[in-house]
Amino acid sequence: MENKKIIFSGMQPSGIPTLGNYLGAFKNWLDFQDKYNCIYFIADMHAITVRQEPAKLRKNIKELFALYLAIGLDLDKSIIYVQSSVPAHAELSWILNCYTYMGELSRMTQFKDKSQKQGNNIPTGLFTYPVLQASDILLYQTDLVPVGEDQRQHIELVRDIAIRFNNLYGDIFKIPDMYIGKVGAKVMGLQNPTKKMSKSETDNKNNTIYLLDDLNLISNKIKRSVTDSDNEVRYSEDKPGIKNLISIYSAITKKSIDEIEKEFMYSGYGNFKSAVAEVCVEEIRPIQQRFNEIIKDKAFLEQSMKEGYEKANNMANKTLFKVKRKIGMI
Ligand code: ATP
Ligand code: LTN
Repeated sequence: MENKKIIFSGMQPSGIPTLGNYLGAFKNWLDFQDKYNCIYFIADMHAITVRQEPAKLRKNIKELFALYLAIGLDLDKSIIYVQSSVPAHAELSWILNCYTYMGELSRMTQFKDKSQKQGNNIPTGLFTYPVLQASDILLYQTDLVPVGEDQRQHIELVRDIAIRFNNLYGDIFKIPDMYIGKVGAKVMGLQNPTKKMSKSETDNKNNTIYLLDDLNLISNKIKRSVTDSDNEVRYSEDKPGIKNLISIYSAITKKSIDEIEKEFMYSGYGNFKSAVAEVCVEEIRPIQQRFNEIIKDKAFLEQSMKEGYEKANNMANKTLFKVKRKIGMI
């Protein structure tokens, strides 16, 4: 690999990716691809922290891999692989569990949210999820992690764990920075715009735009989204529905909030929603076309996953061996 900064990120195959995943993560991943050494993985070991149906998980992993390529990630520029194929993730995760504190993990808001939905039997993996995330990032001597706003707390913890480890054993891990985009970093639900859009929540399908939804359905979901009643296109905390649509429009068109407010000052919600629907549909249309081609080619997908595994496995083992030696393992 050339001597450029290392970018590392990933997504869970816990459902079909959403417009939130696209604007908060995918779009930024693409921007890094030409200038840096990028590694993008499929976090299937993270996905099993909540119960997954095996056949569906397998399908989701393949589809997510194909989607990575369909949005424009390029196998000649980036390393793309599936987490569970590289054993070093699980190994380093065990080690780092011994350097992470219960108190730190108890403060994670994602754990609090997700554990509430689990009843009395909360899987331990849901609690130690951020330790696995630390292992992912630290194995590759990552410089920068592009994620959505919801991951801020996790990445801060990853940095704390790495600094703690380095203080004990010398400069083993690179301390990663995070990259969170200015717009699109937290896309909210269309029916409940006070809560983030999330691919694993399927109770109300109108709340979420899935990248593989029929294009007419995408348009209708946006047109039916919940807004307030004053009909004024203005970016304001007390107008969460419109604020969300303005952010989506801004993230896709790259127009500023000011420009958008001016453009739609007199148009009312109906016209504005139609404009948002149109840019979303036109953004997603070519992705779906490419996805439909790629997903058909099973042999190509399998071969690509194998190549990704080989490259990632080599890199990850270098860090893992260094860690094991430093802590006294033989
Ligand atoms: P799950 O519902 O299983 O928790 P998720 O939709 O929250 O999944 P992840 O796989 O956990 O998605 O996240 C993948 C990437 O997408 C992360 O970088 C995350 O920050 C980003 N992301 C997730 N949801 C949103 C959102 N609503 N807006 C912007 N970015 C998001
Ligand atoms: N927890 C992440 C997915 C994830 C990740 C990572 C992202 C697992 N390991 C390492 C960046 C880097 C999420 O987005 N929910």
